[in-house]
Amino acid sequence: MEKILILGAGGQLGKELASALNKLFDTQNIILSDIKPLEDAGFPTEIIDVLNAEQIIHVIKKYQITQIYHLAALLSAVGEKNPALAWNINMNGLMTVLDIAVDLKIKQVFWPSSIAAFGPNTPRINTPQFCVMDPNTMYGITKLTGERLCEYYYLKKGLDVRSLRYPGIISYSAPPGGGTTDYAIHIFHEALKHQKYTCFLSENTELPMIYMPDAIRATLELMQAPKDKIKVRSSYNLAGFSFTPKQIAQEIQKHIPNFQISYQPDFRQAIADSWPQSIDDSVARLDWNWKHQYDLSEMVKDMLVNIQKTL
Ligand code: AKB
Repeated sequence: MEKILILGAGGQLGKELASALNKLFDTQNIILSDIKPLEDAGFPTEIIDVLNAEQIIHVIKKYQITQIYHLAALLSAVGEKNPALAWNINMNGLMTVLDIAVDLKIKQVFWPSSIAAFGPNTPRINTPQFCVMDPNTMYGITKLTGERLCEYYYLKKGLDVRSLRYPGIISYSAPPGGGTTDYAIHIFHEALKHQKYTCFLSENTELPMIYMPDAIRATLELMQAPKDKIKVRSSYNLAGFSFTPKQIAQEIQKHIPNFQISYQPDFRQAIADSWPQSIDDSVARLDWNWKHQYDLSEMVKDMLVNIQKTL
């Protein structure tokens, strides 16, 4: 019987991941934790600061945890505002979790990387699995370093750690937390509430994105794949679809014809310009049969219907 601990469960992915895991495991076997109390989680919850090894060890022993999803991190835009904190939480948090996982013989660890691990000298179109990676944001630097750590812990310590390089994740339930791709979520709320949106990226900035149901399915499929199928122990490229602010606005206008978009690029433009425009995820497809389902028009339709319900 698996007992799962989600660290950083209060973020964009945590609750959705917990509900998806709940289709496979009993509620009592999925423990949600965050540095802040989690209200109405519907699962057992604990307060854990990922820099506090004692707290993590205590919870692992209390519930006899066998799998960890370590999601606690600062994202790209907030990371640039506070690089030292981003390094501390993203790197020292990861090392702490990996060391504890080895010591307490945790069966599997999942850790999210990101397209932010790529940089300005990475090929930007159909970015391959293996290529130049020279991230120039603190978030990206922690993601690339984290990937090297994950592979190291697999090779040297035998830890079954698995990872995905998420594109921007688009979702309607939990709000995003300080990323550069967040515009692609805010745009829906503003389109439905005010029929207008001012985008902090320029109109032709193309970025790779994925819809939350695909991101969650990819995570669970990766974790469930037989060990011998997982050939990449740094992090797998993962793709959904790519679009620009102008293209998503046009898709929204098909449903809300008077929706208007304007552009006021800020410091996040430079972050987006250092990232890929599209991702080649053929290695994930080959190794564990990954295939995305949602495209831009299906995602837009589903987002509008679901956000409308909450207004
Ligand atoms: C961000 O924009 O920082 C994240 C990411 C691409 O990792 N959504």
